[in-house]
Amino acid sequence: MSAIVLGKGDALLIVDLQNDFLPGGALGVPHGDQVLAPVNALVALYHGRGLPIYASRDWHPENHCSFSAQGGPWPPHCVAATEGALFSEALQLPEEAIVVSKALSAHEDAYSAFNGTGLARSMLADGVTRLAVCGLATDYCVLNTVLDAIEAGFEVLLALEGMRAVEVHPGDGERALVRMLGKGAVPVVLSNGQLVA
Ligand code: VGL
Ligand code: ZN
Repeated sequence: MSAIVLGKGDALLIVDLQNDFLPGGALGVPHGDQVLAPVNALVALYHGRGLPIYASRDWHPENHCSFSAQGGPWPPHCVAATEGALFSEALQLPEEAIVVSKALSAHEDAYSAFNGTGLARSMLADGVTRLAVCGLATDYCVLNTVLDAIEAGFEVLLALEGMRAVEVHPGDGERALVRMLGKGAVPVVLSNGQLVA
């Protein structure tokens, strides 16, 4: 186990930690609530060191193409500005956090926080080179976000305790992890308020 030394160039990216993805929500991720404490610990760690924090949110119109009524795979979820689309109240997001909204257009879905949000440009402008990624769900939005981050040239730390999978098909979470690790993402866990690899 080696401690990760955080410094200039490090940032935290929290993916879709919204009410609808938590247990009881429209598209609740099993045990999704278990990520809240570790994600808050990550926020404290990064914010405490003055490092930037980004948070994405799924932000759909009422007639979004991913909804079952329009022939899509999901129940309606994260309709812009509704209760279900809000970040969990238990998430301790600092004022300075940079929020990006995705999948805003009815005709297109976007699982990745980099898709159509300008996030890569904004991170590069902030001097970010390495991202710790956490959030929901491991097998959809986290997976696609991490693959895009790596493609865009960022180093990725996968905060394992801070993510959970939907698992529409059993094993999807594990397969998503294998894909991300195969592309070079580094699994990390929290230990005594530090990240260790
Ligand atoms: C997500 C399914 C549909 C996610 C978003 O955030 O992982 N999953 N929309
Ligand atoms: Zn969605």
